[in-house]
Amino acid sequence: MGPEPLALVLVLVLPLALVVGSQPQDLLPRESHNLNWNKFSGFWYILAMASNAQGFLPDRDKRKLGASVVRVHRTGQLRVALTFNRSQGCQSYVITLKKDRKKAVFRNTLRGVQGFRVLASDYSYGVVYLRLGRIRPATKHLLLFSRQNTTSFLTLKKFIDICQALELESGVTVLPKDASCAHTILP
Ligand SMILES: *[C@@H]1O[C@H](CO)[C@@H](O)[C@H](O)[C@H]1NC(C)=O
Ligand SMILES: CC(=O)N[C@H]1CO[C@H](CO)[C@@H](O)[C@@H]1O
Repeated sequence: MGPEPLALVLVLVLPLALVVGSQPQDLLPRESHNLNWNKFSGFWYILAMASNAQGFLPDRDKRKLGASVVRVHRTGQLRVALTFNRSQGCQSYVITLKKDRKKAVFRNTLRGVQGFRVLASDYSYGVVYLRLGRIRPATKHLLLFSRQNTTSFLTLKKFIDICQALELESGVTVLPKDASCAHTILP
Protein backbone atom coordinates (compact mmCIF):
# COMPACT_ATOMS: atom_id res chain seq x y z
CA MET A 1 0.00 0.00 0.00
CA GLY A 2 1.53 3.30 -1.09
CA PRO A 3 0.94 6.60 0.63
CA GLU A 4 -1.94 7.59 -1.64
CA PRO A 5 -4.48 4.94 -0.54
CA LEU A 6 -3.82 5.68 3.14
CA ALA A 7 -4.38 9.38 2.56
CA LEU A 8 -7.57 8.51 0.72
CA VAL A 9 -8.79 6.40 3.65
CA LEU A 10 -8.10 9.27 6.07
CA VAL A 11 -9.94 11.71 3.85
CA LEU A 12 -12.95 9.41 3.73
CA VAL A 13 -13.00 8.24 7.33
CA LEU A 14 -12.15 11.39 9.27
CA PRO A 15 -15.20 13.48 8.29
CA LEU A 16 -17.41 10.49 9.06
CA ALA A 17 -15.86 10.16 12.54
CA LEU A 18 -16.52 13.83 13.18
CA VAL A 19 -20.16 13.53 12.14
CA VAL A 20 -20.74 10.38 14.19
CA GLY A 21 -18.90 11.83 17.19
CA SER A 22 -21.04 14.95 17.46
CA GLN A 23 -24.61 13.77 17.92
CA PRO A 24 -26.96 16.69 18.66
CA GLN A 25 -27.46 15.37 22.20
CA ASP A 26 -23.73 15.78 22.93
CA LEU A 27 -24.11 19.53 22.42
CA LEU A 28 -26.64 19.80 25.24
CA PRO A 29 -25.70 21.54 28.47
CA ARG A 30 -24.95 19.28 31.40
CA GLU A 31 -25.94 21.49 34.31
CA SER A 32 -28.52 19.01 35.56
CA HIS A 33 -25.75 16.81 37.03
CA ASN A 34 -25.18 19.15 39.93
CA LEU A 35 -28.68 20.56 40.19
CA ASN A 36 -29.94 21.22 43.72
CA TRP A 37 -33.41 19.67 43.64
CA ASN A 38 -34.52 21.42 46.81
CA LYS A 39 -33.78 24.77 45.16
CA PHE A 40 -35.48 23.63 41.97
CA SER A 41 -38.65 22.65 43.87
CA GLY A 42 -41.81 24.74 43.95
CA PHE A 43 -44.14 26.46 41.52
CA TRP A 44 -43.13 27.21 37.93
CA TYR A 45 -44.93 28.80 35.02
CA ILE A 46 -44.44 27.06 31.68
CA LEU A 47 -43.87 29.95 29.26
CA ALA A 48 -42.88 28.14 26.08
CA MET A 49 -42.77 24.65 24.72
CA ALA A 50 -41.58 22.70 21.72
CA SER A 51 -42.62 19.21 20.79
CA ASN A 52 -42.46 16.67 18.01
CA ALA A 53 -45.85 15.21 19.03
CA GLN A 54 -48.78 16.03 16.78
CA GLY A 55 -51.78 17.77 18.32
CA PHE A 56 -50.32 18.25 21.79
CA LEU A 57 -51.35 21.91 21.96
CA PRO A 58 -54.86 23.31 21.42
CA ASP A 59 -55.61 25.80 18.66
CA ARG A 60 -53.56 28.97 18.62
CA ASP A 61 -56.32 31.21 20.03
CA LYS A 62 -57.00 28.85 22.95
CA ARG A 63 -53.47 28.48 24.32
CA LYS A 64 -52.57 29.54 27.84
CA LEU A 65 -49.56 29.39 30.14
CA GLY A 66 -48.88 25.99 31.63
CA ALA A 67 -47.55 25.37 35.12
CA SER A 68 -45.68 22.82 37.17
CA VAL A 69 -45.11 22.13 40.85
CA VAL A 70 -41.98 20.10 41.61
CA ARG A 71 -41.37 18.50 45.02
CA VAL A 72 -38.64 16.22 46.31
CA HIS A 73 -40.73 13.24 47.42
CA ARG A 74 -37.99 11.06 48.93
CA THR A 75 -34.31 10.82 48.14
CA GLY A 76 -34.12 10.04 44.45
CA GLN A 77 -37.84 10.64 43.89
CA LEU A 78 -39.70 13.67 42.58
CA ARG A 79 -43.39 14.43 42.67
CA VAL A 80 -44.25 16.54 39.65
CA ALA A 81 -47.59 18.18 38.86
CA LEU A 82 -48.05 19.60 35.39
CA THR A 83 -50.96 21.50 33.93
CA PHE A 84 -51.59 22.45 30.31
CA ASN A 85 -54.62 23.82 28.58
CA ARG A 86 -55.03 21.06 26.03
CA SER A 87 -57.75 20.72 23.44
CA GLN A 88 -60.01 19.03 26.02
CA GLY A 89 -59.54 21.94 28.46
CA CYS A 90 -57.27 22.57 31.39
CA GLN A 91 -55.66 19.23 32.29
CA SER A 92 -53.44 18.38 35.24
CA TYR A 93 -51.22 15.39 35.78
CA VAL A 94 -49.49 14.38 39.02
CA ILE A 95 -46.76 11.81 38.82
CA THR A 96 -43.99 10.36 40.98
CA LEU A 97 -40.68 9.94 39.19
CA LYS A 98 -37.66 7.90 40.20
CA LYS A 99 -34.09 8.91 39.51
CA ASP A 100 -31.94 6.75 37.30
CA ARG A 101 -29.16 5.09 39.32
CA LYS A 102 -26.38 6.76 37.36
CA LYS A 103 -27.76 9.57 35.21
CA ALA A 104 -29.56 12.79 36.18
CA VAL A 105 -32.77 11.50 34.58
CA PHE A 106 -36.05 10.78 36.36
CA ARG A 107 -38.69 8.46 34.95
CA ASN A 108 -41.89 6.51 35.52
CA THR A 109 -42.17 4.17 32.59
CA LEU A 110 -45.43 2.60 33.86
CA ARG A 111 -47.09 6.01 33.56
CA GLY A 112 -45.43 6.71 30.21
CA VAL A 113 -42.71 9.12 31.33
CA GLN A 114 -39.51 7.83 29.74
CA GLY A 115 -37.46 10.79 30.89
CA PHE A 116 -37.63 14.05 32.86
CA ARG A 117 -34.39 16.03 32.74
CA VAL A 118 -33.39 19.58 33.53
CA LEU A 119 -30.96 20.63 30.80
CA ALA A 120 -30.28 24.16 32.07
CA SER A 121 -31.34 26.21 35.08
CA ASP A 122 -30.29 29.07 37.34
CA TYR A 123 -33.33 28.41 39.62
CA SER A 124 -35.19 31.42 38.16
CA TYR A 125 -35.72 29.51 34.94
CA GLY A 126 -35.36 25.89 33.85
CA VAL A 127 -35.24 24.09 30.53
CA VAL A 128 -36.96 20.73 31.06
CA TYR A 129 -36.73 17.88 28.59
CA LEU A 130 -39.58 15.37 28.75
CA ARG A 131 -39.81 12.13 26.81
CA LEU A 132 -43.34 10.73 26.85
CA GLY A 133 -45.06 7.61 25.60
CA ARG A 134 -45.30 3.92 26.32
CA ILE A 135 -44.12 2.94 22.87
CA ARG A 136 -40.76 3.86 21.40
CA PRO A 137 -39.69 6.19 20.03
CA ALA A 138 -41.05 8.39 22.81
CA THR A 139 -42.21 11.87 21.84
CA LYS A 140 -39.91 14.76 22.75
CA HIS A 141 -41.09 17.85 24.61
CA LEU A 142 -38.99 20.78 25.73
CA LEU A 143 -40.53 23.10 28.32
CA LEU A 144 -39.37 26.54 29.46
CA PHE A 145 -40.02 26.82 33.21
CA SER A 146 -39.94 30.25 34.86
CA ARG A 147 -40.67 31.49 38.38
CA GLN A 148 -42.20 34.64 36.85
CA ASN A 149 -44.87 34.87 34.18
CA THR A 150 -42.33 36.55 31.85
CA THR A 151 -38.74 35.84 30.90
CA SER A 152 -35.68 37.60 29.50
CA PHE A 153 -34.61 37.56 25.88
CA LEU A 154 -31.41 35.68 26.82
CA THR A 155 -33.33 32.91 28.57
CA LEU A 156 -35.65 32.53 25.59
CA LYS A 157 -32.62 32.41 23.30
CA LYS A 158 -31.06 29.66 25.43
CA PHE A 159 -34.32 27.70 25.21
CA ILE A 160 -34.38 28.05 21.41
CA ASP A 161 -30.70 27.02 21.16
CA ILE A 162 -31.51 23.82 23.06
CA CYS A 163 -34.56 23.26 20.82
CA GLN A 164 -32.18 23.38 17.87
CA ALA A 165 -29.79 20.88 19.46
CA LEU A 166 -32.77 18.52 19.90
CA GLU A 167 -34.11 19.25 16.40
CA LEU A 168 -37.34 20.67 17.83
CA GLU A 169 -37.01 24.25 16.56
CA SER A 170 -39.87 23.90 14.07
CA GLY A 171 -42.31 23.22 16.91
CA VAL A 172 -41.47 26.13 19.26
CA THR A 173 -44.48 27.89 20.77
CA VAL A 174 -44.35 30.83 23.16
CA LEU A 175 -47.56 30.61 25.17
CA PRO A 176 -49.84 33.63 25.57
CA LYS A 177 -49.75 35.34 28.97
CA ASP A 178 -53.01 33.98 30.34
CA ALA A 179 -52.50 32.38 33.74
CA SER A 180 -56.04 31.07 34.32
CA CYS A 181 -55.00 27.49 33.69
CA ALA A 182 -51.62 27.79 35.47
CA HIS A 183 -53.21 29.07 38.66
CA THR A 184 -55.34 25.92 39.04
CA ILE A 185 -52.28 24.17 40.56
CA LEU A 186 -50.90 27.01 42.68
CA PRO A 187 -49.72 25.39 45.92
C1 LIG B 1 -47.70 38.50 35.87
O1 LIG B 1 -47.19 38.69 37.17
C2 LIG B 1 -47.33 40.01 37.65
C3 LIG B 1 -46.63 40.11 39.00
O2 LIG B 1 -46.39 38.89 39.60
C4 LIG B 1 -48.81 40.35 37.76
O3 LIG B 1 -48.98 41.68 38.21
C5 LIG B 1 -49.45 40.19 36.37
O4 LIG B 1 -50.83 40.41 36.45
C6 LIG B 1 -49.19 38.81 35.83
N1 LIG B 1 -49.71 38.70 34.48
C7 LIG B 1 -50.49 37.69 34.09
C8 LIG B 1 -50.95 37.72 32.67
O5 LIG B 1 -50.82 36.78 34.83
C1 LIG C 1 -59.26 26.67 32.30
C2 LIG C 1 -59.32 27.04 30.86
O1 LIG C 1 -59.14 28.17 30.55
N1 LIG C 1 -59.59 26.08 29.99
C3 LIG C 1 -59.71 26.33 28.56
C4 LIG C 1 -58.76 25.45 27.80
O2 LIG C 1 -58.99 25.49 26.43
C5 LIG C 1 -60.29 25.13 26.04
C6 LIG C 1 -60.37 25.09 24.55
O3 LIG C 1 -59.32 24.40 24.02
C7 LIG C 1 -61.27 26.11 26.63
O4 LIG C 1 -62.60 25.74 26.26
C8 LIG C 1 -61.14 26.11 28.13
O5 LIG C 1 -61.95 27.12 28.69
